[in-house]
Amino acid sequence: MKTNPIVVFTAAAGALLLLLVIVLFAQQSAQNDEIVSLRAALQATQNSRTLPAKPAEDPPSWAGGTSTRSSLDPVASADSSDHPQDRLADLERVVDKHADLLEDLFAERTRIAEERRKAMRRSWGPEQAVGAPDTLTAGDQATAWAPAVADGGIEWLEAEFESAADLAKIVVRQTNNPGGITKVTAITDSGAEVPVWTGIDPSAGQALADTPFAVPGGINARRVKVYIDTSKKPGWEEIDAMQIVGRNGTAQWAKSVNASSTYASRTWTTTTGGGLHLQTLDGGAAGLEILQQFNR
Ligand SMILES: [Ca+2]
Repeated sequence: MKTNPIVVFTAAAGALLLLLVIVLFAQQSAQNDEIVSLRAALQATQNSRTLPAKPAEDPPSWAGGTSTRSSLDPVASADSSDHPQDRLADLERVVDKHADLLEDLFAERTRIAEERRKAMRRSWGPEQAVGAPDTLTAGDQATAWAPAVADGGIEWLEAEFESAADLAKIVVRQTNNPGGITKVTAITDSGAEVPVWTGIDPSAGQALADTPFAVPGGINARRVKVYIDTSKKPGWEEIDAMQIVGRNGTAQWAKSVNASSTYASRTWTTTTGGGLHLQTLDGGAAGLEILQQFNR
């Protein structure tokens, strides 16, 4: 079975970044310990100095003592790294830099994990309709969901969102053969399927459509379902993304998506049940599974 090179690459890059983060953390921890002990030592020195009366450290220039003192005093001529204050300042600078670097590394890890999640999606699987649109032009493209057969009749796509909302609008991004939607429903937390819209899809004839369906008042849900009659038009109907907009204006993209069927089940043999959950791709992928735990 084929293994997507992006999946392998992002797993390796993610592991490398994780290693860097661990090393940096360890370093930073040691440096923080040193900072604490240096501060304590400096504080102790300061306390012991404040006890006796302050000696005349700065004799007037006419006394001629300054030049004599600096040439004889071993501290004054020693390397600055021997000064705990300088060492402390250096360490604090390094720790600050490391903190910035760690922030960058975390951001990069998040980005790579996202790339990896995308790479692990099956072509035309319902998972392709998760998140913001990534099919930006019309056409038969693997980055959108497609049913198992082109003109089989009624199919559905059900999306779940992070938070329940008082729905104002449901938007469906149709990226191939728009116009087949016949019904949109919302599924409340009690499990009731409430019709939101039925009729003739207004986006027929468009190449790519972000079709909005207004929701009547009083429907609170975090799951919506779209029904499509794929027999209306020859060819594959494809959906790239689903969005809900609440009455407070908050918009959300689908967090997970399930479908009546998917073309992905033709190209991949590892699907089970609804086929939404990614399975181990092959025997060698056990390491990826472990990395995936880290990447969460
Ligand atoms: Ca069709």
